[in-house]
Amino acid sequence: MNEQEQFRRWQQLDAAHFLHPFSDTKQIGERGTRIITRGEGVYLYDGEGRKLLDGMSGLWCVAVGYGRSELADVAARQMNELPYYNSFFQCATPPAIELAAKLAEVTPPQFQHVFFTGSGSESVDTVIRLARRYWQLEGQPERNIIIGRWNGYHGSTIAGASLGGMKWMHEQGLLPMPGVEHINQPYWFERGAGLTPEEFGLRAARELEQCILTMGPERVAAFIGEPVQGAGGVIIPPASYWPEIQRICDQYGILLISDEVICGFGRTGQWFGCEHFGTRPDLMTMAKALSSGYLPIGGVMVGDRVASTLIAKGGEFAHGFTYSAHPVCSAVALANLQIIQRENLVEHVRDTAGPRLQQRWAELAAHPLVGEARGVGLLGALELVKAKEPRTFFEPRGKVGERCRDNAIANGLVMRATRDTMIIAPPLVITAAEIDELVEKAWRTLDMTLAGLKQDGWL
Ligand code: PXG
Repeated sequence: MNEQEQFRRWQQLDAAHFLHPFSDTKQIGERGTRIITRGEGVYLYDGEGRKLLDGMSGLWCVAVGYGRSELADVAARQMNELPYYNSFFQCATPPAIELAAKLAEVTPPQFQHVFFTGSGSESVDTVIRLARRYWQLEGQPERNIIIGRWNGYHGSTIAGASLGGMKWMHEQGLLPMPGVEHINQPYWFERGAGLTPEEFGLRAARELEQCILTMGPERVAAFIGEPVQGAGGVIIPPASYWPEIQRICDQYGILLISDEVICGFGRTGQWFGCEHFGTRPDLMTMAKALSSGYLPIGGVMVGDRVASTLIAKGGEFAHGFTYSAHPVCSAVALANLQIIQRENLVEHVRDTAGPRLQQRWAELAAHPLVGEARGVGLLGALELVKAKEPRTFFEPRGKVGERCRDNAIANGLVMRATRDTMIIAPPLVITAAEIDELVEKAWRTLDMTLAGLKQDGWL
């Protein structure tokens, strides 16, 4: 079988047997999947021999880039030594213990304890159980409501999808579950007309206070938010937003949960997004870049406030997964964090790659299709608009983003579309030359999209 026949065979088998996440299976079957076969540095290679600059780090996770044989060697060594043992019933494995200690070192000082999971969604489930358990132990079991945000993303389990604010996910399955409330997101570009970003940020944060007062502070356990909303469209809150959220959580004694699944481990130019925005969360969910996606692992950092209650008064916390603290995943995550430290990747994002990307990314705002180019660290978003003044979105929303995403692939760039917002989050190791290539490909993609829209009567 030659390469092309093999590729076609995979496409047929895929269409016949593989139900993909967040995909329209009928459409995939008709159009064929893109089969990625290899990765090196910031580049991917697909089954048709195309080389793609991966502007999304896989799915926001491949921080140290593809092709790190060091991580493969660590995994092989650990698999030979001890492929699996659990962390239940007073057991542990050396890599998990070492990883726990490393996480205590790299996270903010209030975090000395970690609970391991297998993914971001499991971390979100865990954080809900921890928050409610904490309030039970504090003698306030009626404090069980968790407040999230519309268009936030916290995963795809029943609990994660509930805390998230994706209405189309809720509509597909009796969600959200009870005990969850949502407030509006701090999305200035879409909702801030007539207000400065700072005014808008305060107003958006004060919706939390309003929600707490409506529910009754004695019933609210926690607020959860992504420092920067990722899947929702790289929504960067105005500078006034997080300090006000912190004030409100402090005032009503509510736990602050920072969902660091995307922002964690250097993405914003600090180790964690909460450090970029200056908040002091009580709990922090993590996954993705914890292992750079080389193996599935997640966790919850448990701050002193919750940990001290849990440990002093708790007894058994009836929660855990077979793969919590999996030794091979832990060993790879530890080696991944050592790479991030050894290669100073957080500083690279803060001082070199981040400023370079932001400077070049901002140039895209001059393109006729772009209503706003925003970013922080190695996150970027472009708002595609029909007209800049007055700001006019394309209707129906989402179709133009999809075209732009397909054009990006044709130009050798992986860029994601959330409705008509184009988003990027390249590997932390990206160089100046690769950033220039990314921005040039993005510009060409916008040109191609504009030409297509004109041709098809959208403009
Ligand atoms: N919290 C946040 C902030 C996330 O971004 C999760 C939790 C759940 O993680 P797991 O490992 O269970 O997927 C995520 C995941 C997208 C996209 O299209 C984003 C995520 C997952 C899949 C797709 O941008 N984020």
